[in-house]
Amino acid sequence: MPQTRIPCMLMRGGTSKGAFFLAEHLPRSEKLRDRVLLAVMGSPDPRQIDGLGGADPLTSKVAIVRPSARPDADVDYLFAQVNVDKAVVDYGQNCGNILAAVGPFAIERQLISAREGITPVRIYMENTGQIATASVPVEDGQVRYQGDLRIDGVPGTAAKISIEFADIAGSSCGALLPTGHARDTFDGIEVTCIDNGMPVVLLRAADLGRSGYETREQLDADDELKQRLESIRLQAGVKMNLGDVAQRTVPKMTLIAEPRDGGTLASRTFIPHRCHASIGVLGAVSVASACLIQGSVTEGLARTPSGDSPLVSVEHPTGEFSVELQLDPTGTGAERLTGCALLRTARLIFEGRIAIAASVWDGR
Ligand code: NQM
Repeated sequence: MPQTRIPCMLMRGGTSKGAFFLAEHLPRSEKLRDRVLLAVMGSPDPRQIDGLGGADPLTSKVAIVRPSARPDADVDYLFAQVNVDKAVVDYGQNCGNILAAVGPFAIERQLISAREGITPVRIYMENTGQIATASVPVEDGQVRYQGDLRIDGVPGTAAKISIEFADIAGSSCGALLPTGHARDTFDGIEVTCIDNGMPVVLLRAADLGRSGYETREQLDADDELKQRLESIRLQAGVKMNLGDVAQRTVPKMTLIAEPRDGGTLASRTFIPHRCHASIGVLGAVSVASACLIQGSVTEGLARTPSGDSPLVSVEHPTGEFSVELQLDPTGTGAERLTGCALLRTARLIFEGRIAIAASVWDGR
């Protein structure tokens, strides 16, 4: 029996890589679509040897894009996190890195017409029901990928894609501080639970007997730490209105420490069971936001810049991530946060058709 071939683009978005599909090229049935996406990535298998996935959560990602029917958006983007070693596809989180390539993909697939110079693409993020606006560089009617912006975690430089978010507080949990407090305690450890685009639990690394400057490899090998984090995560998930998170990829767990490279705060993020090589985009927005919350566990550690649009630099294992937070000067407390902006790069790596067993597509 021949294999089924599905039009697909492999794209890097920020520090992640994933398969990009037009929604019309995938099965309508969600169950069947999940089987197809697992086959595309080669999951479940720790090496993902039989698919596109790179044996890492950061390269086992999918974007499903369609023209939007909404008046305030050009395209709809549904993000799927394909588990590496479990037959699970998770739609319960958003991904701001993969988001960086959605605008270029929409132009490549002619879902919107390219505007010379910069093409703004309004993207409805289906996972969390919010809008992002990406500014995509265009030259001679084509997406321009080459440029001089360097982002930590990606070799070389590429063209700048700026992304703006408004109203992303409480994206998955219903409130910026979903537990109603700036600080909670689980298993005797003080944490801050926050959701400004991504549910995150911040913990002081020192409270867990760690420095917060360990490498990704050291933390991935630290089973005792991972068990303690998981116990806290399961309790925090319930308090953050996420329910039982045992099978979910949120909330993320971020260890924090004083900055040591001139940034605002040092971070090490588990997503949620493996340590991120850098930090997720929306994860960084949530961590940056916590630096402005009075009473959060960042107090005494963060060196937060002042002003109405502070540039908060979150240090991570391979460099730093800068988030410009927009504040309402007349607001107080958490309500001061009105939006944020950040810079990413993206690249089309491969365009073609991904082949999967026909029996998967046929639902057999
Ligand atoms: O937080 C990894 C990534 C992400 C998600 C993760 C992301 C975000 O780096 O918006 O980008 O947290 O699972 O791609």
